[in-house]
Amino acid sequence: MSLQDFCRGIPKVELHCHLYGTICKETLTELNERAGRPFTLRQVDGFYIRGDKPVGVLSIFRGLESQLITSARDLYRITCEYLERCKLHNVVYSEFFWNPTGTVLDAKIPFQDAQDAILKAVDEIEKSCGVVGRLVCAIDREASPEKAEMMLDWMLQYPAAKTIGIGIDYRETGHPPHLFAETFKKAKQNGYKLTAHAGEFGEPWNNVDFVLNDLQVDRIDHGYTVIDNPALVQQCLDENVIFTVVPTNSYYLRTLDPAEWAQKHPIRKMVQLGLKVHPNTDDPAFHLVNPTTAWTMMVECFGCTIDDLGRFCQNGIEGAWVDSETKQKWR
Ligand code: ES4
Ligand code: ZN
Repeated sequence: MSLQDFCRGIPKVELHCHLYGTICKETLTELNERAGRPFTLRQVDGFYIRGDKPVGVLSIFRGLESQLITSARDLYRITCEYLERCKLHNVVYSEFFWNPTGTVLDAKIPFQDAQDAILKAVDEIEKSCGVVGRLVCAIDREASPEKAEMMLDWMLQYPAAKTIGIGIDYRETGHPPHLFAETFKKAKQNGYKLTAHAGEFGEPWNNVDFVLNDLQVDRIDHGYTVIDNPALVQQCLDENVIFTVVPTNSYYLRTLDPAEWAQKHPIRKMVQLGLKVHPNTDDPAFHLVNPTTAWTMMVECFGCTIDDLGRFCQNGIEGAWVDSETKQKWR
């Protein structure tokens, strides 16, 4: 059996995937045509690049929110398409990110309509193919703290059992996590689980420290700069902090020499240090990755062993925001 087939067969959870990053080229092309081609076909083609090229995808998501996604029905469709693809990779459970502020304020789709549409897809896919989805509303850190508050207020106004947490994403540089401390505090008080992108853009380790110790997140997305602070590494080891890492997308991939990126990528060191990592796809459509290849890359690029893959399974279960009974069943 090939390593790919082995990785495909592992029952997996996905804990770090952005809904807009899952839109496949065919669907994006169709949405673009419908909107009168705000993007040239060449541009659309170019969006689907290998993640190791120095091209950011974040600006595309802005275009999606402001021009291409025009109805709750579109959100329903892309969620169905994403979760159906999970099935092909034996992903049995996914907690995925959605950025409500862009959808509501730019695409002008009311929060409750958007959330209902995404959760309708979640319900239907669970019935039709057994993949379980959960929603994590993500603060767009390039937007203001006021908009983050607004997002949480919508969540509190329209609570849904399957919207289980908040996160924070988009560009880390220049948008430090302390700006959103109040929103995180209030989310925690209201029973939401917390995660945050930190240490992804080559900033010093302070952001990882801050999200862990001040925002008190339940897990960390990326978190790579943790390796630059031995005391913080020790804390994460002591406290069993889970890191959702992404082999195909980060500052390191964009800046390290292609000949040596795999040797120098912090993910390799994190595994060596015994930190609890779990491989994810982030923006699978745009980085030409899927859960199978993300897990395969952990072995092929970062020298992980089959035992490590077993540990990633356990880390995924540990990091997932499900009750202990469900975790027991998965183990
Ligand atoms: C994202 Cl920081 C980041 N990385 C990848 N995809 C994203 N979508 C929104 N923020
Ligand atoms: Zn991400």
